[in-house]
Amino acid sequence: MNIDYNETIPNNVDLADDRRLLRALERWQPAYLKWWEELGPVESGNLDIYLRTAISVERDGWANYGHVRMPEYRWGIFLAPPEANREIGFGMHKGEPVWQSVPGEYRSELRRLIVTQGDTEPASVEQQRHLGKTCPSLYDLRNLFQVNVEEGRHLWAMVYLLHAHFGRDGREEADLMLLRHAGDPDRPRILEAFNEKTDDWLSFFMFTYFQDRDGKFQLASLAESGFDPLSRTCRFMLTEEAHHMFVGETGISRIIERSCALMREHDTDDLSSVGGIGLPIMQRFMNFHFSICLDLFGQEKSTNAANYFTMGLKGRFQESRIDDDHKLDGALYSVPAVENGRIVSHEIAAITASNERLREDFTLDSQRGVNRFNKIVAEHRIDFEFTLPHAAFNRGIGAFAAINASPAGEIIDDAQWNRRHGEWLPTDADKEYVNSLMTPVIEPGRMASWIAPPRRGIHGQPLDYDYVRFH
Ligand code: BYC
Ligand code: FE
Ligand code: FE
Repeated sequence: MNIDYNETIPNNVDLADDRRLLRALERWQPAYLKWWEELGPVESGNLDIYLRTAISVERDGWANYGHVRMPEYRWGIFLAPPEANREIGFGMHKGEPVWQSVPGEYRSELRRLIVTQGDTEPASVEQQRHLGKTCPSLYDLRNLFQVNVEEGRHLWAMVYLLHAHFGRDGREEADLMLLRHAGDPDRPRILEAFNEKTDDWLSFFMFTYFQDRDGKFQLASLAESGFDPLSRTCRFMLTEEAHHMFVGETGISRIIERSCALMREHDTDDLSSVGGIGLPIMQRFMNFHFSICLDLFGQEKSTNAANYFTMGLKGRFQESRIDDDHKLDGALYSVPAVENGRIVSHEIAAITASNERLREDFTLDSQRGVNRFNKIVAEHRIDFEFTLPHAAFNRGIGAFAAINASPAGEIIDDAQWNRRHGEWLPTDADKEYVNSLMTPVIEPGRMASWIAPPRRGIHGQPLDYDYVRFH
């Protein structure tokens, strides 16, 4: 299914046949471009960047590489091919044909899910907008911009659904996507982690490792949706998400690689004099990013989540591979709770526990990469192990929001927290030091002092390729 690039808005949804929808989206497009110019990557308008652009949504067709200026990137609307005779896979409508239009009784829930998802996409672009000024290499600069343009396209994906299926209030929600801003005190982004700063590249790699992985799990759950246009949109977005997590995982790995090499070479744990990032600093950044991402999954027990499931709007991760009735009739699930100062677990109706279940899926997936990080450390015969903090650590949403806990999961009082959080979360000194390393490296093939080169270039190009051209 090829994408029509002759249209003002490239698409594979026959937009040309729906003049009203086309006009509505054409009205939104200038606002989007203005937003990109004002709050997208700073001073990037003139750069030629080696980007991939989707030309078809088939398995191989979505990766077409060439140098592009970002404002000219063809943001468009691409849905994965429809699956013939697809049926709703879970909830009370299990076995019924999927919906091609919004079921009236579920309109507000569906809109809310789409708005929440859509809001994160431009938020991440805003959060990352200054990073281009301090890139550790041209290779990394190109990857940053690739992630940014695709997050921009993910916003287009959600805005299309709002315009195509929700009429006037959908259009209003689409406008609001460009009016809320990451960290804005008056109009913040909806989910808290999307209001944090991402001002240095260690944070960027942690972001793409953890936060984009939340994206993977949320999109996978929405890809199960009985609302077929949402499912098809999310399926295509997931193909792009894989690269974002690749950027995160390889970025962290390359920093670890470099730090370990510096530790061996100089026979020291203190990398501050040799321009490297110490492993304990990385652990503190990891603790921060992992814990704020756990919050993104919502409360352990959620009637919203139960409704989404029963209504057939949002499934579980890989719903069809789960061996049960997909209705959760009478099923129970264990969720954590805090009682009398202790962490306990409660069995609740599984249908209300799907946020917790997805959070656990995310944690397992996150741990797999951490194991790979530890392998790098072990290969250098260095005695250090990265660990994900306990789910109770540094939480703002859910059962643990009211308490303080150490990364090991011991509940502690306020005084202990105040005394010790600097051991566990990035300190001002950590941030200042990491920031002091953020000086741009733009000579093809060269890397900043604190990061190892990647194993290979992008799309078969050499490492010293001019991934970004300056004018
Ligand atoms: N921050 O019933 P609960 C991505 C609110 S990332 C602030 O547990 P629910 C990307 C909640 O709204 C993927 N508020 O909530 C990654 C509710 O408010 P009300 C994004 C929060 O609905 C990188 C109340 O607390 N996609 O794509 O079950 C770069 C009660 O909570 C938060 C999605 O999230 C929070 N963290 O669960 C670019 C998928 N958590 O009703 C992009 C769509 C909860 O009391 N969203 N609240 O006013 C959802 O499925 C659900 O909205 C959530 C929340 C899982 C997020
Ligand atoms: Fe995204
Ligand atoms: Fe992403």
